[in-house]
Amino acid sequence: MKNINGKIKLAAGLALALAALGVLALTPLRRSFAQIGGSALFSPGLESIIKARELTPGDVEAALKTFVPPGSYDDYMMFASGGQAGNVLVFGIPSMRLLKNIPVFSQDSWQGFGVGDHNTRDLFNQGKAAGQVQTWGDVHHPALSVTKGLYDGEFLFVNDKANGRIGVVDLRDFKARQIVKNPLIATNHCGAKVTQDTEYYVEGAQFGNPLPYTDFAPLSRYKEDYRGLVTFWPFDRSAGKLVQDKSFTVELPPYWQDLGGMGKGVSHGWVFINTYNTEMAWPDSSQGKPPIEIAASQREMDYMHVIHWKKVESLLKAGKIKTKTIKGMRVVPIAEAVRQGVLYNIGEPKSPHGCDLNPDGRFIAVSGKLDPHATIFSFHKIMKAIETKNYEGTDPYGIPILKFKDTVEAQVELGLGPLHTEYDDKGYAYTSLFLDSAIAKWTLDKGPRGEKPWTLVEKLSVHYNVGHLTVAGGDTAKPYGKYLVALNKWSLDRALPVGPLHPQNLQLIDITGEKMQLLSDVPTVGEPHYAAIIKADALKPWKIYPEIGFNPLTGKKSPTATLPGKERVVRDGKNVHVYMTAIRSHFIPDRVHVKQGDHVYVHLTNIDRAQDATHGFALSSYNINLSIDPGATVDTDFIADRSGVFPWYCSEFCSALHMEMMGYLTVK
Ligand code: RUQ
Ligand code: CUA
Repeated sequence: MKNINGKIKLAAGLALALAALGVLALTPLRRSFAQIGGSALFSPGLESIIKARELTPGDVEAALKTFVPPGSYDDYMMFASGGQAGNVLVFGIPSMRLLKNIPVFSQDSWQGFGVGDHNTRDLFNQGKAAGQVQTWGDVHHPALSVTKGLYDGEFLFVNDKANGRIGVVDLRDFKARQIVKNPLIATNHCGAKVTQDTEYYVEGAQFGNPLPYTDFAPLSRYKEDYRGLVTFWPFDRSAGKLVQDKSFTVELPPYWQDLGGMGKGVSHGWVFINTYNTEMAWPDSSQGKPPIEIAASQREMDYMHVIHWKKVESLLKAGKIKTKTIKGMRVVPIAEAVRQGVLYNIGEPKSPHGCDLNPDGRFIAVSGKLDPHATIFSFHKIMKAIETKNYEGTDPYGIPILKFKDTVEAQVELGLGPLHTEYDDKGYAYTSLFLDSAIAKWTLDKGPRGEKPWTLVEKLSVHYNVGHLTVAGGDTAKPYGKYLVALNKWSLDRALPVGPLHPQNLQLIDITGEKMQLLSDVPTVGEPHYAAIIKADALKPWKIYPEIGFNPLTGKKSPTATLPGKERVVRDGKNVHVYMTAIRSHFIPDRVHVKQGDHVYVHLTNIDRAQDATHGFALSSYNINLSIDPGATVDTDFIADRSGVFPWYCSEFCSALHMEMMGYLTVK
């Protein structure tokens, strides 16, 4: 507990805080105050709690702003990347209570994800990299689907930086529905967002590699044989799938493509992608090469790629652009992209990271670890430079370079290590400062309170070394504002010690007032990168599956669905198909007898129609746990290669007789 002075001011402070919060509105909290009686805003009991816990008025205000009474719901949901944990964590805001873990690239035995079920097996097979199934991923950037630039609450996309993959999550059931592997690149990072109407998910490379990465070329031929790229994956909303056949890729130099911003509003049709290591350095300290972090930071300027994807799309439709096909991907070579006027570079201060368009798409804020400014490019000026061919030469691959000074609108000095920028509903921008461990708030053009254009207005310390930040709706055409979450890389002393691997630390910040206010610390797991906050009422998730026998992966009725009364065991030589149902509190059949070496398939349908009546199927010793939500059909199979007696049971405490919900597999 903090040691503070002036506790006598608490009463007044709290009264003010309560008044400011409008607790005189009709909430249960207010009624309880009323029940306490009289005009007192809080009871002697409350005062003693505040004193005993040594809370300041600010603490009390923060507590009230984040408290969501038991049984009540949060107003917003945040989808936060789980980093190396390969998943997405869903938090309620303002309480910051964890609502869900969505496994995408990694296993989660609670949800029966990747421990024997066919759906995860199929997903992981789709997501093979270099022919190998990957059971983890490095999730960086959750991107919510948008319609007219606004979150529509239908889908969530996440990238796996480690393996150059994208996962699609259906927000009707919060389950992964597809994993696509880009066959050309080993790693991805940039883009990692969707275009204004989710026409495309935009994926850029991270580290340069030969195209495809599964071809060998020596590092000594880095400049000649290595490349970067950006792939536009069309999204078929009705199927809930990215479509590889219709995708197109623009080849890029082997700089390391970093984050990208999608054009919107006036800049719809364009994409802007930062790069670093335009030195095209590659590591080999055994040959006396300087460390890569030094070698890749020699030049004062790197390049931002400016790409007119809408024009590429229409040229492709008209058959007027040359492509080559590599590993089934349509690739527009650099020279062709230059010839068609769809690819440009602009110099940008070295080692840029964030690349974030403001809500109406007029400005692109770029900032990087090594420059204390946010550099704001004007879309209008970029267009003018392109029209007038106002170039300062070309890069080594012939890509025209637009003049920095003629495309920049402003540079705002923010502090050390600026990374990512998001926007609120009032006209402010917020940038994370990694080295300063702070959030900088600045005015986008003229400030809403009459501040000078393009000026820093406030800094708030966060703890510590913030990477991304997110504002509610902050990457949409119409941010909600209200809350900002700092996604910090270090937590140091902010949580009770739990061994050398510290928790991550998310911090919730109120941005409604004149000053930002830190509301809570939220220790969590898995390194967070980006997170997206959506209004809870924009989501319409299912409570149960729409029909009995629904397959969550295909989104269709499963061919193996089993209705009550149709349970059966079908033998076909060594193959044994068990069509099973589960309902509180039994499995039918509840006894399966096979011969050693038989190939056993279990097709299990949960015929319960009550919400939350999920059943499990935990088969001892065979490394299988299924989770079957009401209405779902889930399949598994195994070779009964070990003889013995193997009970299975329901691994969800579903009913009073749950402990009896079991069966025996006997293998002779
Ligand atoms: S990137 S901070 Cu993918 Cu900034 Cu993580
Ligand atoms: Cu079903 Cu426990």
